[in-house]
Parts: sequence; C-alpha cells; structure tokens
Amino acid sequence: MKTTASILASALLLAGAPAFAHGDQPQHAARHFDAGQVEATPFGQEGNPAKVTKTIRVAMTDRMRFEPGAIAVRKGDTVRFIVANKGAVLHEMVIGTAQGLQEHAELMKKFPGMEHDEPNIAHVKPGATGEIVWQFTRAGEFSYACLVPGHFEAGMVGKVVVK
Ligand SMILES: [Cu+2]
Repeated sequence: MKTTASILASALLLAGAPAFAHGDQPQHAARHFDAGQVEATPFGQEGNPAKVTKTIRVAMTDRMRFEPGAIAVRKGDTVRFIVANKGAVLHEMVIGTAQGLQEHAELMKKFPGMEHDEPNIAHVKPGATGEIVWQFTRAGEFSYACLVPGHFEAGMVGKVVVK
C-alpha cells in the first residue's frame, strides 16, 4: 500500500509540474512549495509560504523603477514580496546578486523570448500582481531587477541589504 501511495504521490507531482512550467500560473496562486526542491543560492533560497516573517509590497512602473528602490531585511527573514505592475507593459522582479542579474540581463538581450519559472522571479502583466516568497539566508547586499529587455539598462534595479 505504501508503495502505491508514494507512486501516486510522484505521479501527482509530475502531473502538477507542467502547469507551472511556463510562468502561466493563475494570478496570485501560491507557487507549489516543496522543501525537497529548495536550492540554496548565494543570495538565499525559495521561502516556505507557511513561514513568512515579513511582507513587502513592491510596485513596478513604466518609469523603469521599483518602488521602493531599496529594501532592508534581517538574515533568516522569509519575505513575501507582493509585486504590483502599475505600468502598461510587462515587468518582472528577479532577485539575485548584482553580478548574476547583470549577466542574466545580457542573456535576455540575446534570447528575448526566454521563459523562466524560477522561485526568485515574478513576471507580472500590466495591472496585475505577482508574488515571490524568498528567504534571505546570508548577510550582504543583493539586488532585484527587471530583466525585460531594455528595462535593466534603463535603471530598473533595486537593492536588498541583509543584516
Ligand atoms: Cu520592467
């Protein structure tokens, strides 16, 4: 019985996966969180939505800015970012290191159609709201940026200070 149950669980996980593969999950639906899939990065890791310690609202505008443009959190915080696109064009919030985001922006210029579904990214359609739950596991200075081609270059970058 146990085996059947675990096979069924795996099948369900597999069946559930494609729905999340192209960043088209319904607005504001919680991303499926699986502690076993969490990968540590130099700038933290996917946060458990059940263990959020802080909520931060971020707006993205067609002036190519994030509001606020700088955020301070504590090491260990699990932050729910509620990301509102106040503009008329697509924007996204991508959390990373300054260097990693720079490299990613270069890549986006070469492959503008590139689709992502990563826990550190929220693509948000005009007028819509997206969400990222991220745990900052290391102290330091990190960034968030919009990597829609041209936006990063126009200054659509913010800073996270983790103490
Ligand atoms: Cu943008």
